[in-house]
Amino acid sequence: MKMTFRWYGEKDPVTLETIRQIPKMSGVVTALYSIPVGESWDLDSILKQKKLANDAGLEMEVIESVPVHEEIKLGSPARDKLIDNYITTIRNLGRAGVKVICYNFMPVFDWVRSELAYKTADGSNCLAYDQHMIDALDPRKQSLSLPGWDESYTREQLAALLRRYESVDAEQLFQNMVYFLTALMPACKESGIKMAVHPDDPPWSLFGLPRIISNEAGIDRLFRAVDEPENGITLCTGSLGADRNNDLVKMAGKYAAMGRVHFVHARNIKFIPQDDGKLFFHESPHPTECGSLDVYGILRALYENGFDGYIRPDHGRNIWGESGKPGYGLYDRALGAVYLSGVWEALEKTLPGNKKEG
Ligand code: CS2
Ligand code: MN
Repeated sequence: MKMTFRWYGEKDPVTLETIRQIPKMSGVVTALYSIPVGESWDLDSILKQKKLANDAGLEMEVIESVPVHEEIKLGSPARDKLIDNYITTIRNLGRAGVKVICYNFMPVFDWVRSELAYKTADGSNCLAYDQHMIDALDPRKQSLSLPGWDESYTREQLAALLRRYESVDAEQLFQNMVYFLTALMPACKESGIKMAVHPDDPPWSLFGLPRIISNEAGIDRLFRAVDEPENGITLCTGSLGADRNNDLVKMAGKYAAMGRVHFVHARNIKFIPQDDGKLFFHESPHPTECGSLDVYGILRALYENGFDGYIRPDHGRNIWGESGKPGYGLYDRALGAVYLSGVWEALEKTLPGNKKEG
């Protein structure tokens, strides 16, 4: 298991020097943020980013994300050229020693929350999801200002994009994903790159748009359709965990045993029951008892089933007066990293060898 930390490049207020000082940190998870979605990443720019990390004593073996262009998700004729560009990126990343690409296949929206700075009882703030607030939004009718929303779309562009998705149901989206991944697999094999799809966050359909990587059935189907070890997942506990029907301990163990968990995003969330039964959760500190997810159980299932990939603490709260990028400040993620490493050490020292290593 390799502990990593997300780094948003040179503009990130959390510097490489700081990340390096977090105990047990092996490397950063980063991306080339200035290259427009759809264009291929050139080797020089990749090597430049890698050198920054390496010079600070950190590896750069995981990329999050190489974004997937909407035309690929829509399955339009423009996709083939864009898939070729993606393949060029894979080959260049492989040349630079990258091992894992995290990506998602969510139409239009990436992660969705109703609040970026929800105040919790201890005075910290964090991301939250309130179904009441989400239900009141209709991106087709009103200008959207959602936390995490890509504001580069105008209202008209967004409306036009949403109209194009009206003919793409979950089945079509799935076929488009299979088409994309199938095309990538030979380059992945040659380049030593593993694809790790990030699950839908939250794991259900939003604003009438299909979402397909939301649960065990969806992941099983994807693995069957493109049955290659390079086709794996980012096990994001907080994303999948927002649906209480997802048995994360079971999924972690099952997919680790298949060798398909290439990357783990570890975080916890806390459900707050509402009188009308609607969903409300906020993100919580990483330890098991601070939230609703069995973080220990998930790590244990990974360990017992031979997980030997990359892990990073996912979203942290803003604590100690920090006003960091929502989810991506320094302090709480650093605490999370140390907690996760501590649990892992205890597993290694108390349980018989991790099957893959033993
Ligand atoms: C991340 C996602 O911050 C987050 O929630 O996990 O934005 C993630 O980077 C993408 O979905 C992966 O493509
Ligand atoms: Mn995640």
